[in-house]
Amino acid sequence: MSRLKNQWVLITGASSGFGAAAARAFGAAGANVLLGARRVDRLEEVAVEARQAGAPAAHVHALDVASTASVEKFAAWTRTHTARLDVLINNAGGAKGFDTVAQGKDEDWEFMMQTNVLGVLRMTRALLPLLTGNPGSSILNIGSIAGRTAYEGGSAYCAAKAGELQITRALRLELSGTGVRVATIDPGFAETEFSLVRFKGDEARAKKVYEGMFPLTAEDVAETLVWVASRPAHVCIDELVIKPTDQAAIHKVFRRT
Ligand code: NDP
Ligand code: 8X3
Repeated sequence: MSRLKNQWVLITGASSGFGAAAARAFGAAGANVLLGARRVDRLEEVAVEARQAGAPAAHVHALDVASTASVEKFAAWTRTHTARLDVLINNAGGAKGFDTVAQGKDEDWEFMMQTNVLGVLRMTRALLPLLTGNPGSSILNIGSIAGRTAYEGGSAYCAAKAGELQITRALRLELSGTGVRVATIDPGFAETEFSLVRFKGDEARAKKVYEGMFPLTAEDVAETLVWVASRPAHVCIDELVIKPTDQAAIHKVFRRT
């Protein structure tokens, strides 16, 4: 029987990509899911899919991780459903722009820091009380191979994901003895809305990122999250890197012509 059955799983950025796939995958494992993002209409659709997959309960609420007030409201709403969380997935985030530092835009930098870095801190601070009384619970932060290796045009995104990595490592130390597990899951290329957001709606440019290679799917990452969260309570997967077979390194992508 799934260890996740009837557990409570909170997922940020659940309106698309990894977050939406995770809602369906944790639902299929019998978990209850609490879903947040800014696009509530999309969240409602994902909640239906999660219930169809097997979630006993799937609830949604607007969430902007770039706002402390929004995070606090979301945490209060969470408490109306459960006094205990089993898995917190800090997934909301992404990249905006592909500029060099010389050409960088403040609003792009601010989006990346607000979501990938401050969003993780805010959400974790707000929800920790629901995790610390529950040994065996997990915080799964979504990092990136970009947090481990820099690339041209990725300065702020790489910095943001490197920030996420160090937040995860600090939390792991701070929560020692509580029984709360902390992990970073760091994917390489995955075809979601990520590149569409990065290239501000330019579909052709977004598609080109994955041209001639087999990227990860959102389901690949969701399946990995379910696996990490369903290890026995005494096992913590601290850091997990998952890349397409075609992506040997951030700059080395095998493409079929
Ligand atoms: P998507 O663009 O498909 O999903 C991003 C999600 O984040 C959406 O649900 C979006 O919802 C949400 N989000 C963005 N800003 C906010 C905000 N301020 N408040 C709340 N939610 C927000 O991309 P992915 O699924 O690929 O990305 C998920 C995570 O994975 C991100 O952290 C990304 O950096 C990371 N990642 C992605 C990789 C890839 O190649 N795809 C590889 C490695 C890591 P909404 O717009 O409705 O608010
Ligand atoms: C997304 C992966 O390589 O496009 O985090 O930055 S990459």
